[in-house]
Amino acid sequence: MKWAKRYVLYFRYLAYSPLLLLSGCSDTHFWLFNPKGLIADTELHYMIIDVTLMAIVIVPTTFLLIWVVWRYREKRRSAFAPEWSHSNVIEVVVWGIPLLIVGVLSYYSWRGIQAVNPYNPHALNSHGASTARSHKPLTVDVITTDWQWLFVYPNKHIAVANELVVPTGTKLHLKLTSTSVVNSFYIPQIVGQIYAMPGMRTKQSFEVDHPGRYHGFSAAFSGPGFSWMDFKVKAVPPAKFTAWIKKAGTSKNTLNYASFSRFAEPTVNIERKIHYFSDVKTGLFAKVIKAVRSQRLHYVTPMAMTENMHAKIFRTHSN
Ligand SMILES: [Cu+2]
Repeated sequence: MKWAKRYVLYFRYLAYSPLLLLSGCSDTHFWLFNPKGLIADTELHYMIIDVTLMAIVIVPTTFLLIWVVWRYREKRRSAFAPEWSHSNVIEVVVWGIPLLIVGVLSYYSWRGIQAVNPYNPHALNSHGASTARSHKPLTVDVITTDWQWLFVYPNKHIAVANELVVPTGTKLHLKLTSTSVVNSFYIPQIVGQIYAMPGMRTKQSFEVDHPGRYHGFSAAFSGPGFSWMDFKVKAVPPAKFTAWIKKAGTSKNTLNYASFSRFAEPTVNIERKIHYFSDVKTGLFAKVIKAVRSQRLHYVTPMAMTENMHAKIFRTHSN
């Protein structure tokens, strides 16, 4: 019984397959299944609805396919229907159910889009409990460069590069722009991606429920410094946040348009350095957009950065 032996071998592989599920079960992976904020919660909610609805088609179809192949196989006792050509029941099922599902999916897609749309002023209100006792909303201006993130807290006159500190239970309203190419602001456990574009402004809103450290990065490739262009997100209770603002305000580095222009020069942030700035000039964000639009803020990436990726500096720091 040679074939039997082969099947035993297949089953042995199958028995090992659940091990695959263990490869990476931790908080640091599966970010989308481990949301820590209102918007990410909503995203997961709609993702589960979508996958479930699609499974209504995919699962029975898969089993039916196997069944049909088995039933009409080339064997003496299998079914054989050479005269068969049409079935009203099958037509109703194969058109009716998908139509119904596309309809229901459209409905939930529409609701899902509204629920996370940063341009919907009620997006953060429609979630209930935790917002009711939340604090005054906080505004953050996000400016991306080649290849760093600058987070300006305009009402607090401070800024920090490559680290975003936010208070929990507080609505955050972000304005985003870029000095160079398009970047995509993304914190998987907190909020979906949104583009930061040169000379333009967009916005994003979110709220973090749980204190902790999260990972933020750009979801759009932007050149040689891309791999090091990520930022830590620190969510702290509001009292700690106030203390942090005070501490950041003691930084000796100040930020006006001139010092920003120096900061915005192409930099591969290999050491993942974080910079604090105090005394940030009011209106810096708007000024940066104007400067990019009129091409006053424009850098040419040094050749060494784009054509010398095998240089020692890159080799020693990657991995
Ligand atoms: Cu796309």
